[in-house]
Amino acid sequence: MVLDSFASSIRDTLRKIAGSSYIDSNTIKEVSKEIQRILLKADVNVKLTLELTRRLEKRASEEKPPSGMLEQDFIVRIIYEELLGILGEESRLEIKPQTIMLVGLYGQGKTTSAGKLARFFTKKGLSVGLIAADVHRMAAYNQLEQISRDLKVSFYGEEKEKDPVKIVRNALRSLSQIQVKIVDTSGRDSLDEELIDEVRHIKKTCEPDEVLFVVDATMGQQTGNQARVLNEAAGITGVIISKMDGSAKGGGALSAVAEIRQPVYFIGTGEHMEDMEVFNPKRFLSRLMGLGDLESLMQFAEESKISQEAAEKTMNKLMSGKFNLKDMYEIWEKFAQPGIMKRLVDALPVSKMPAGAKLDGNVLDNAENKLRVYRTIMDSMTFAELEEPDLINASRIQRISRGSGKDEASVRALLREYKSMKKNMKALHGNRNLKKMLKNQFRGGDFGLENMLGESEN
Ligand SMILES: Nc1nc2c(ncn2[C@@H]2O[C@H](COP(=O)(O)OP(=O)(O)OP(=O)(O)O)[C@@H](O)[C@H]2O)c(=O)[nH]1
Ligand SMILES: [Mg+2]
Repeated sequence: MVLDSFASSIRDTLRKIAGSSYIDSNTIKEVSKEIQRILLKADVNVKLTLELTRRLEKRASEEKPPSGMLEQDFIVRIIYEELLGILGEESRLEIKPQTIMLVGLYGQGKTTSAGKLARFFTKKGLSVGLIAADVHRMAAYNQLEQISRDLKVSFYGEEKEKDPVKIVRNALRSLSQIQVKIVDTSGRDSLDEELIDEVRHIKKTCEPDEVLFVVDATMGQQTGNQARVLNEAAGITGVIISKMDGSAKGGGALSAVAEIRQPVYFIGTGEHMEDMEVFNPKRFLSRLMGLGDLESLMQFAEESKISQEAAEKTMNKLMSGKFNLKDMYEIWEKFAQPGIMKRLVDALPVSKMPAGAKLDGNVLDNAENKLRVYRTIMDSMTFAELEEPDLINASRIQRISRGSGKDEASVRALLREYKSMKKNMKALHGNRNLKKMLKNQFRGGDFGLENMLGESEN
């Protein structure tokens, strides 16, 4: 993945901070210099870099860590927050019927992204039509038509027509019943008048809800200029950074885009239609820093008042894979605060999720809502049944249902939920790093940075 060297050097720095016995102004200066070097190497804009490290130094010397937080961890938090400032807030493309126009220079990944977006909206249950408004590139029509066919989405193009405005006008008519219309435009090798004019005209014709600027991660700093000019011409509403899977220093593109103050919606991570990720700045940064979702973790540690002993016991059960209904009952008792399971799950570092571990937030949300019902049901189970849920057959379900006054469907739902939770927990089993990290989260206040970082490359 792009930014790999950025990631490893930033982790080295964080590790150094975590390992230092105290923080003084010299340490801060050193850290600041190091961050500067790392950012510049990742092609982040010089001005932005200097501003960031200046703020870092100022905050590190003036602000005090919240009670219970180590100075070292506090510095890491400041770095995290400041880096997040560059990436901007998370903003998602709305899932609704709309027209989207893609703009960008030659070969940046517009047509590919059009396909990826089509797939994205199709998966959300919306009908999609791709519109071939690139009349310049050889075989542009065929490329988009092929993509449409592969994805089984609608397509509109006119192979012989040389006026993209005409094509778009006809397309809108022809695809009027289609919910999401995606207009692929042509690129140029530089920002010339002709391109700008064309973009302007197409925009006027299709009146898009979104104008997405597609830019290749290898473009680095030049991205800033492209974004500015196209923004003036077409009013960019969002960005797709393609080819983040390459060896480019994506920091340039990312930070340059920050200047137009429009969100990065997606990053492209490969040539295939499924190689696109919703861009979540926090998660992206946390991954780079190797921290999981630091913010959720900190919040979690602060808000959960779970005693260390109880937490460790619970954690061990959770992660051991030997997980029965009794444990689930106990966990629910301890995690009785609303939202806590979901937040815990959200806080896990995605990159460390073992393959196949699918922690569905809905499952946990529902579990919380149904908590009371389930507890009532479990109160009607025998000790043996709680210990060995596999014992629970149809006639036992009947008995439990009668005893608890809840219907059989609820008893079955509880058992299903238990099985799904057990499966998830089992998948996490054996991930030592995760285990250790989570345990640390339960120790209140201190979010155990050293442990988190110590094995982050495993
Ligand atoms: N590795 C990788 N390759 C990509 C990605 N997105 C696009 N590509 C490749 O980049 C090349 C150009 O992509 P296109 O989608 O044709 O780019 P375009 O902006 O439509 O190009 P023009 O129509 O010529 O202006 C193709 O070979 C794509 O397969 C990505 O996220 N990762
Ligand atoms: Mg194209």
